Amino acid sequence: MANPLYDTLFGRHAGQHTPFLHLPDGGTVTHAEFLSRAARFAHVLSDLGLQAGDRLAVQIDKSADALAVYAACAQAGIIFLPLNPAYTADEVRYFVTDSGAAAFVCQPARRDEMELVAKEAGAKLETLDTQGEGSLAERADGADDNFETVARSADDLAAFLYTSGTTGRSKGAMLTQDNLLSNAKTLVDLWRFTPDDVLLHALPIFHTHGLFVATNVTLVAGGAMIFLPKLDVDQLIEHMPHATALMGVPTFYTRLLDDPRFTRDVAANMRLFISGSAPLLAETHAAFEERTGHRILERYGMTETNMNTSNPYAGERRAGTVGFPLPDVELKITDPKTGETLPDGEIGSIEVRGPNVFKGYWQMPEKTAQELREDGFFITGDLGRRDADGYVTIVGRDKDLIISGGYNIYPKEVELLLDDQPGVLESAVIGVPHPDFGESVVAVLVAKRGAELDLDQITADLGGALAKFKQPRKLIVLPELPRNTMGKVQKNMLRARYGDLFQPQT
Ligand code: MLC
Ligand code: AMP
Repeated sequence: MANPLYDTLFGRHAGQHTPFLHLPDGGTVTHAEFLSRAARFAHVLSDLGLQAGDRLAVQIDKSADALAVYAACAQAGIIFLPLNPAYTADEVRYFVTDSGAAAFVCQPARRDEMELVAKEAGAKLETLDTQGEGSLAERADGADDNFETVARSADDLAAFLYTSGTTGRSKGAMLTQDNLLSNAKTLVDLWRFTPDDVLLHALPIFHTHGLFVATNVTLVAGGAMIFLPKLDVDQLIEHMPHATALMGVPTFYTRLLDDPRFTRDVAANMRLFISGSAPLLAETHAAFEERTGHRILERYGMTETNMNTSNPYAGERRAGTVGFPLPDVELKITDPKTGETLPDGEIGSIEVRGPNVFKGYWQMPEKTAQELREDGFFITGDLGRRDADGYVTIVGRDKDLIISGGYNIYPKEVELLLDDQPGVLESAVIGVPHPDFGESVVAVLVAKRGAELDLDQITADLGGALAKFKQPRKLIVLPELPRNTMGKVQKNMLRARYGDLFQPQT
């Protein structure tokens, strides 16, 4: 029976005893082994009562098993909803509840903490760790390794990925099988992936970049991955001579360049370095070429759309640009106020349309209508221009968003928590340049009249509520926030004032 996502990514490798995953301990998982494990998980999920169209939320560490749960969802037609393990129980509660997840898989060590979350959401709770332990793994060990693939169509939903919202409430982006597949196939052709490719995979697998771009592209091409738990420069350098491609956020490249052991020789077997999820500085691009002889290929994407543009494989990979729209993606630059298309060279709102563009936000028809036009164009919230020769450059954001090390932080979410702190009258959260993370979070606070702010207490309170990467690296107290004549907080003035907070002192 047909299930395009499962068949195209996974089923096509049935019976193949060639390596799919190379693990850092020297172990290997073949395609056949991976598919058996996925089938076992699919049995467990259906025994738990999950049916096609149900949501499975997972908040687990990266491992071959974690990836097999993704494959199991594809095979059983279950909507996969991966979550960052850094999220606190408060953050997770919202995702599990809002998505109406039928089951939630967490780390065994956090079972007690998550019991209430699952109970409140009416979701079954299971656990899985990276060592093959946990209730889900135990059930899978005893399950049949043959699962009859559930029929789905290309238009059925495959995944929900939550993206933070400007109002502070996260939105579940609904992605169909075809959104994922069309993009993966396009990228395989564009980036010339083949069964001979070995991708060095050090990204997390709960976001578009590591899950859909890196993994799906490798699976469609029939290649293999060196599957590392996280970014660790020692491991990248150790494994790179056995790899052909790397995908990373800009921090990957700045950290590699910071290490003198990373040389042209180490990169000699590589054919392609890809960067995305945040802007790659032109100076990083140049330094990388000087060190390795490789020009990094920068591309641009989003949770809602997968990839939209890419620098060319064979033509000029132009530093500071994100290249051309993908062959099946239409891109226009519009006036943010009127929506009119602007001529080449002018800066405006980036809008995209194509088979990659998501279905909308889960149970948020109004938010969907604000960003997804009836004619299918999605308003990305990024500002950019297209030059006469077609290269697209992102010049900024029309949305109040901070990107730190490739993770998105919406200031509103942090501000709402800060405003609730004792003695705080108001707050403004901004992103300022950071040498390692690109941008970092800074909070500016104003105290209520006569109040004395306890910054240590505020930091501690935020710690319990917010994932570490969203927490301000610095709290600053000012008598008042700069405002324009309309009373709007002028964050650009704050960004200018604190722009060199994290710059190395010379
Ligand atoms: C970790 N920390 C971060 C952070 N990552 N803080 C801010 N921003 C981040 N991105 C915290 C840790 O909790 C830790 O806190 C401290 O910073 C130092 O941790 P580290 O060891 O240096 O972090 P590390 O594990 O090395 O992680 C850094 C990183 C990682 C950049 C490698 O964040 C990462 O893999 N980012 C990739 C994100 C990604 O995949 N984005 C794609 C989104 S999809 P402490 O104080 O406890 O030490 C998308 C679409 C598209 O955007 O176009 O691709
Ligand atoms: P996310 O919602 O996590 O998918 O983040 C998507 C956002 O990351 C985009 O809207 C852009 O603002 C940003 N982004 C992704 N790729 C790039 C890139 N190559 N250059 C600049 N910004 C990027």
